[in-house]
Amino acid sequence: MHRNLNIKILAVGILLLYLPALAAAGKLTGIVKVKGLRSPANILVYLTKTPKSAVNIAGTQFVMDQQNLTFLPHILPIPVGATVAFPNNDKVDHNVFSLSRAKNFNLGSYKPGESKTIRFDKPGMVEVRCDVHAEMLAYIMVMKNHYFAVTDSRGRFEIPDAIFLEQSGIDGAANIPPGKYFIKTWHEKLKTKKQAVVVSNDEPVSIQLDLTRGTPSVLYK
Ligand SMILES: [Cu+2]
Repeated sequence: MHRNLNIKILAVGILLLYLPALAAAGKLTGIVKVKGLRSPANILVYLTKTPKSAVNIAGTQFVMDQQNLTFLPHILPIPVGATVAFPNNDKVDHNVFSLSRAKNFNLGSYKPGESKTIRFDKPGMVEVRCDVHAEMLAYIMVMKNHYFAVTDSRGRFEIPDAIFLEQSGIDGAANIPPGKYFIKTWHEKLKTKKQAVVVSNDEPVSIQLDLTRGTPSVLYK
C-alpha cells in the first residue's frame, strides 16, 4: 500500500519536472535586432522546409483595415488560401489594388463603411496599394505554413504565434515538429536573414537575429 503510494508520488514528481519543457517544446522564440532602422517592429519571421501544416482555414477572418489614410496592419501574414477583408473605416473613398505576381487585383473605388474581400491562393508577397492615396502601402504575406510571426515593438517574436492565429480564427494550431529548418526574415527595408535552426522536443529554442538595411529577397525561392 505504502509502496504503491510512493511510486505514485514519484511518478507525479517526474511528470511535474518534465511539464514545463513539454509545454514549451516546438515553440521558437527570439528577438530581432536591427541596424539603421528606428524600430525592430513589423518584421516577418518565418520557417521554411517544414512539414506541411494542417491548419483549417475555413473559418478564418483576416483583416487589412483602412484608417486615417493608412493600412492596418502594415504587414499581414496569412496561410495560403485564406481570405482577407479590406474594410474602409475612413472618411474618404479608397481603391485598394495590387500588381504583385502572387495576387494581381483591383477592388475599385469604395465608400466609408463598405468592405471587400479577396482570396489569396498563391504563396508569396503581395504589395497592397491605394489608387487614390500614393502614400498608402502594406504587405500581405501569403505563407506556405503557419510557422510565422511578426515582431513586436521590441523586436520579439514567437513561432507559431498562437494568439494571432486564434484571433484570426485558427484554433489549436500545432507547434513546430522537431527537426531542422531554416528561419528567414522579411521587411521591405531590411536584408533578408536566413539561418538554420534546430527544434527539439527537449527544450524551447530561443535565438537572436541581427539585421541590416537593404533589399529583402523573395519570400519563397
Ligand atoms: Cu486610399
